[in-house]
Amino acid sequence: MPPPSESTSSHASGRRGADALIAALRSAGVTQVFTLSGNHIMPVFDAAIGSGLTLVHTRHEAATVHMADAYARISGQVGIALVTGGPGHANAVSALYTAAMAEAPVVLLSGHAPHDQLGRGAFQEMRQVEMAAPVCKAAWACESADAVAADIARAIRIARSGRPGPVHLSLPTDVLDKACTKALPEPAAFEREAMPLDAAAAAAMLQRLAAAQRPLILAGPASMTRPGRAALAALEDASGIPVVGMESPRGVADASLGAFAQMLAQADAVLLLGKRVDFTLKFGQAPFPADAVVMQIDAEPAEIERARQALGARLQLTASADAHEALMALTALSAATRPHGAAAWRADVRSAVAFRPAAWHGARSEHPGRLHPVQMLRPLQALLDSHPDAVLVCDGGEIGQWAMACLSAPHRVNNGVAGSIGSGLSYALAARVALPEGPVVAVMGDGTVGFHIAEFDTAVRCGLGFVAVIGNDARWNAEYQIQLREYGKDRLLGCELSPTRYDAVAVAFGAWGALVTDPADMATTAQAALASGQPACVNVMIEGVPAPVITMRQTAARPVH
Ligand SMILES: Cc1ncc(C[n+]2csc(CCOP(=O)(O)OP(=O)(O)O)c2C)c(N)n1
Ligand SMILES: [Mg+2]
Repeated sequence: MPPPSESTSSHASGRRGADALIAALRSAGVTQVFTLSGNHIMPVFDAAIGSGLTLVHTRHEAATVHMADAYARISGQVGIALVTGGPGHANAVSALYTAAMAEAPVVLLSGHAPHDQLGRGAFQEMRQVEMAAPVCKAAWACESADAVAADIARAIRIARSGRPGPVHLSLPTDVLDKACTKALPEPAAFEREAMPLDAAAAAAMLQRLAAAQRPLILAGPASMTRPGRAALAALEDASGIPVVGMESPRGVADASLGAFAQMLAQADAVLLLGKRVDFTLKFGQAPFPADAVVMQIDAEPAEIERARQALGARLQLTASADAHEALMALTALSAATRPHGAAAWRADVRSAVAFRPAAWHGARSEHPGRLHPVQMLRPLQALLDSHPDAVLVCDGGEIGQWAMACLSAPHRVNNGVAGSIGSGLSYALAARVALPEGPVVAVMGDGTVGFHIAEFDTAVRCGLGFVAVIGNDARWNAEYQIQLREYGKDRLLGCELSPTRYDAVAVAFGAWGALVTDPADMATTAQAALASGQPACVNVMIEGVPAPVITMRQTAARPVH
């Protein structure tokens, strides 16, 4: 649709709201902005010229948010997405939910109809703030050019404080175009608000854990970044208490946690460290232990209240704190007091998490011309082991679960507790922006890659190499498996796809592509894709098997209750 062209630009007359916006982002240390152009935000593009800020411009607004999300999770910086008003904003909103559930600090900046046209049927006028609010920590519209920089600082601060998450700021065009006279906020205005753990609470919680036979610490998605996982491991080493992070909609049954669910069921004391008591913990029902002492540290009073509702008298100690600061405090205190949980229990938990069925070693497809998921995935580990900054992206239905089960890497980004598929290509691209060196391997389903396949174009344009590996079973297998299980083989409907040549689609965008139908070719093709240095699509014809369910025969010493 042709855009109306009207601008009240005061570019010639000095600093605009748009210039203040760019200056504020620079002052927060932002170097990358993920964006898609549109009338409302063209003053911001103009202001970005010569600012030192790089605009990665994409093919769909949801992709901009997915990129900002992965960039934030990998770089530890706030991720910035910039989109146009109305439909551009609406496109971006769905991706905010994934960032919210992954607890990623993202700021969505959306253009917006000008103040003086509101209510008069302005071009792309929409109640943007109300639309974004349910999936954001905060959402508001900027009032004036003079308010822009302070609003940016506030948005970044909120996104990073407490439980990290997305924040939305709508930017009416008059605000961007008009002259701005205010100085930038002080650097401290952009920083996280401190939310430390009370020392007495830390001591009391550690004491309760040390007194237990089978203590566990469960951490939430915000702690699943690379430094977060290192901090969890440091707490486990200092305390001797197993510390397990959770980031999947499959909860403790997530394939990357092996047979951990069987250990959780046996715990007699559990500390929830920024971990919500929600569907991922079966709302406190089995396998969450029925008679364990539970303690909780959370940045949000509402989450503590929710846990109280679910757990009742089991929830015995609570404290308000940022998960990261609590982690640091508990580690320091453990190093000083050495609470030491039982070594045998810790070893049992670790071997349950690492457990994978021996039968997987010999997994083969029954169909010629197709690979078993394990045959597709195992050769990828060599790529991930080849560099200290390697990144694994997992997205998709059943194939995403197989990838979580079979592969490990220094950096991992997956579609998270939201369980929303389609973000994988955007994540891979943003991973490459954040980390220019190591291999980025993104495993996706054939259904999943279709959501944002045009991001191959973005990757080619921006020279961002990664290896996308598509497990192509020509169906939405996760849903197909539900139909098979719940309704029977005669009631399959609407889950079939074509065995599309996604590799050829990628090649048409200017990327590298190859088709794999023989397990013997998997390793060499993956290596060639990586060696190309280009955005690459390895399209692998696979057998559509159900997601892995991992259970371990119990050790004699500790039966499951
Ligand atoms: C945005 C979104 N739409 C739909 C779904 C429902 N869904 C979950 S997994 C899945 C199938 C994914 O298919 P594919 O990527 O090919 O992976 P497969 O399960 O076949 O291995 C669907 C449709 C979802 N989780 N998120
Ligand atoms: Mg599929």
